[in-house]
Amino acid sequence: MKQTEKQRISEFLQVYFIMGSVNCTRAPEEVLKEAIDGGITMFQFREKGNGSLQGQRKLELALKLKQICHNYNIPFIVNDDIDLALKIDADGVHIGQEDESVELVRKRIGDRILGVSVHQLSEAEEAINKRADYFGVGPVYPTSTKTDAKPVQGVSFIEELRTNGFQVPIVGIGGISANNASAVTHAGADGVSVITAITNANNIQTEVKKLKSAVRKGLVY
Ligand code: TZP
Ligand code: MG
Repeated sequence: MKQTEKQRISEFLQVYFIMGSVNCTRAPEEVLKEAIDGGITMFQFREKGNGSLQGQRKLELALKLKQICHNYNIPFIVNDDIDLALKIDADGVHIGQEDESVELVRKRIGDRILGVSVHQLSEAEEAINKRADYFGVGPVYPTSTKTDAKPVQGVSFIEELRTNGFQVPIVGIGGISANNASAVTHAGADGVSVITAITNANNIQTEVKKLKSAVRKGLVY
């Protein structure tokens, strides 16, 4: 990754909102618009879990949310579903260790953004070798949003990655809110990925603004 590209991705990661229809108690389009008004820097469509949309309905929602993102110049990333990402010409994909291999996904998506969840140094090494653009690391704090999440690790793995010389952009995930986001960037992450703190906020715009200022306060350049 070129230096300019890296800089751009680390800025996109500052307040990285993730959501699918099951995370919303009202129209996902409205939730996304309010989050954008508050200042999110990237969006991931994660249509997953009990009651999630499938097939044509999933595709239609993805297209609507992508259009909203693009109206405001916010990169639109698809979780797991590479076929969908290619079909709707998304800006990138995010995959975990259980998904298609990093190597294959990189081949399929060309120079679109590729995020990979990593939980140990060997996975991080492999992901970099196969040209991941950023790492997702977590769960940093307890979360009930992902039922099969790995054990909570605090910020220790983010610190470990930096201590071991990884300079790739990193985003922390899991249980992050405006109250604890500074610690995540202070540990070496470039930003935070958030579902519930945004979807459940009484005032989404205000919550996103608070998150962004907490993220920036903790940033260590
Ligand atoms: N991966 C690790 S934790 C998590 C994912 C997708 C869920 C994060 O959701 P929340 O509501 O921000 O804790
Ligand atoms: Mg996955």
